[in-house]
Amino acid sequence: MKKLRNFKIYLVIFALLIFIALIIFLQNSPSKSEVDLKERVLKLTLNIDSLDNVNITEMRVSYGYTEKGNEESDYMLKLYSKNEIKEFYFPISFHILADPPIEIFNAKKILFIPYEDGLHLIEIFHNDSLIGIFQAGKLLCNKNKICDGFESYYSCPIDCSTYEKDRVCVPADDGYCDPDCDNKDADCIK
Ligand SMILES: [Ca+2]
Ligand SMILES: [Ca+2]
Repeated sequence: MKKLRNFKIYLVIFALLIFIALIIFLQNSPSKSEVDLKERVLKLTLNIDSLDNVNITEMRVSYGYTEKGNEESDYMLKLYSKNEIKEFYFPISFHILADPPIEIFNAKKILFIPYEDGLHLIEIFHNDSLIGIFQAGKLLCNKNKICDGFESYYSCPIDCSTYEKDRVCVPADDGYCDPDCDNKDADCIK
């Protein structure tokens, strides 16, 4: 009888220890919101002049933080992905902050937009007028078995390996050092 009582006490202590360990584990793991903030991000560099000539000078898909569009802005991107069409509004200023402000005719804009699977077309609008069309699908993945152009592992895993020199760090535990990572990839430290 005494043995059974001792066993019950041990069981209670054991359960208590598990409970405490669980609480410590939950407190140390990153909160859900922290993890959710990071996603695949399309970094888009635009060159626009005041006559509405527009060019994409660089685009690259990586993993990180995205920005929110500003619905009250004059410029808009229409992003055609596999399953949906999304609009992203953004402002452009043709003035440099000075006293008095200096007018410029050409502006560079870098945007960090959420990347959706199968993004194949980007249209750029200024006040509802279409000013540029870009075949983003071929720019982000041309499937020629070489990691080239604006491709990265995140937009084109068929051409780019996890350890490709594609200006994007993929800290994968795959035994290869990604040269874009420095010490963020554990394989580069070994
Ligand atoms: Ca390629
Ligand atoms: Ca890389």
